[in-house]
Amino acid sequence: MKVAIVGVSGAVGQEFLRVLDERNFPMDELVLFGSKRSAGSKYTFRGKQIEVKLLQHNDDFKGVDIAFTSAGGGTSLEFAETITKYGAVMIDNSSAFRMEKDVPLVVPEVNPEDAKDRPRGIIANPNCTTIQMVVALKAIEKISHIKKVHVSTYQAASGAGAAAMDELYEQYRQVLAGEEVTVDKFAYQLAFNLIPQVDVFTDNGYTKEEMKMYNETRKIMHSDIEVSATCVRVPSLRAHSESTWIETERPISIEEAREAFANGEGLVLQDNPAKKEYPMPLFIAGKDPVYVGRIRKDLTNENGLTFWTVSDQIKKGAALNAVQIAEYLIKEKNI
Ligand code: 2RA
Repeated sequence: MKVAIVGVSGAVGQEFLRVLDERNFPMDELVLFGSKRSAGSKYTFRGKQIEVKLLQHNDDFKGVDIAFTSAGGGTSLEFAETITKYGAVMIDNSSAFRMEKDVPLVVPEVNPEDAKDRPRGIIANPNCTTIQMVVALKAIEKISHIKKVHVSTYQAASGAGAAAMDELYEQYRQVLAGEEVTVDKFAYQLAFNLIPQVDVFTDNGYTKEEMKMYNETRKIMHSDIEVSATCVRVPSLRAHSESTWIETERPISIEEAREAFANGEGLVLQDNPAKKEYPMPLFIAGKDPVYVGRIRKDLTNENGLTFWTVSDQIKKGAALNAVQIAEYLIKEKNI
C-alpha cells in the first residue's frame, strides 16, 4: 500500500501524519506533497524523514493507492485528474467535490457503503460541522426518522487553520498587554468575542458553512431532513461544539435517546447533569469520538429533543474521518 498526503504542512495535513501513525495504518510507503512554500521541508514518520515533493502535473502519483488531499478546493480541482490518473483513490478534504453527483460524500459511521461507488476515483470528506452532527443524528435516525434539525455551532479558531489559532493566541496577548489587536484571519477580533459568521454569506442570508450543513446532511443521510444552522466562531482553540434540536417522526424519551447515543457508533455519552458532566472542547481536543450530553426533551414540542455534541474538528472532522474511509475500503477489499 502506497499512501500520499497532499497539503501535508497544513493543520489537517499534520493531523494525517499523527492519525496514520496512531492507527498503525497498513502501508509500505508514504509520499508527501505540498506547494512551492513547503516543498523541500521534511517530516518524520515512523522514525523516517520524508521530504515534501512539489505537487505538479506529472506522473508522481503512479503506484499511489490512496491520496489524502487537504490543500484547498482550488488545488483539489486542479489536480484531481493528475492524482487519480493511475488509479489512486483520492479522499478529498476540500469542499470542491462534496455535492457532485458522481462523488460520494462519506462518514463511515453513517454511509460507508457509498464509498464503493466512486466513478471518478474521488471520495469527498464532509465539512467538520456536518461530520459530528450526522454521527449523532444517525443514532436517533435508527429509532425514528428525523424530520427537522435546528443547530447552532460553536467553532474553534483552528477550524480556520493553524495560522488562525496562532492569531487567537496573539490577540489574547495583545489585549492583555494593552496593545493594538491584529486582525487578519477573522472578520473581527476573536479574543474575548464571538463572531456569528463562518465562511461567506450566500443570497438567502445563510453563510456557506450553514448551507454545507443543510446540503451535506441530506446527501450523507439519503434523507429529506431539513437543517437550519447558525454557525458561530468562538475563541476556543480546538474542537467544535454544537447545540442541536431535532424533531422526530414519533416522540423519543430521554431514556431511549440516551440508550441510542450510548450504543451509537463513534459516539461517547457524557451526560450526568447531577455531577456537572457534559462534553467541553477543552477536554475533547485530540480525541477520536463525538461526545454527546445535555440531552433534554423539548418543552414545547413532544417530538422535539435537544442535545449538545463536541468533537475534535481536525481529527474526526477531517483527518480521522478520511483515514476511516480508507480503512473501510481496505477491510472491504475495495481498493
Ligand atoms: C471551520 N468549517 O471551522 C471550517 C473547517 N472545515 O471554519
